[in-house]
Amino acid sequence: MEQTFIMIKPDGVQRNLVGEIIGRFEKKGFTLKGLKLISVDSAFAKKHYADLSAQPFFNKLVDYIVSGPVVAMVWEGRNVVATGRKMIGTTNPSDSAPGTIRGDYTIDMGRNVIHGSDAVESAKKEIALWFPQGITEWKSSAHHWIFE
Ligand code: DAT
Ligand code: MG
Repeated sequence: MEQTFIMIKPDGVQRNLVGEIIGRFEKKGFTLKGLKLISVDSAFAKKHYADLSAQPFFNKLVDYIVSGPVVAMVWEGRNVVATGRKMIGTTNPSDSAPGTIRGDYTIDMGRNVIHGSDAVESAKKEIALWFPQGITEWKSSAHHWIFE
């Protein structure tokens, strides 16, 4: 089953959106496979956003991610990478549809409260980076009520 890496950014934690965001993924039917509240340093944040290191906003982005604790998670389910991105909404909240997390709770691109892997391959890399000790193996008893 596919897995994705989801991170509630420091603004999401400070704004008490952790429960709301976790609730959306839970109610959708995805399974929580990893979860931790963690503060990362800039070397780690730079690794996570390595693909964006040439961007003019890179340093600002790193400062934002290290500005407070984040909630790092692994969610599992069929098509969870693409569906997770749809639930999150577009990068710029100005374009994010109402009903998406960014569309409902955010205004500025630099305060868009949540990260989600953009592809299965990047999800694997990000899960390995954030959960080097591995994730928790379990099977939800609701599995058969969610997947045909
Ligand atoms: P996403 O978070 O939707 O996957 P991304 O991976 O392209 O977007 O960029 C990572 C974060 O960097 C994004 O959530 C907000 C910030 N960002 C992206 N493009 C930006 C831009 N043009 N100006 C300022 N910040 C930007
Ligand atoms: Mg991205």
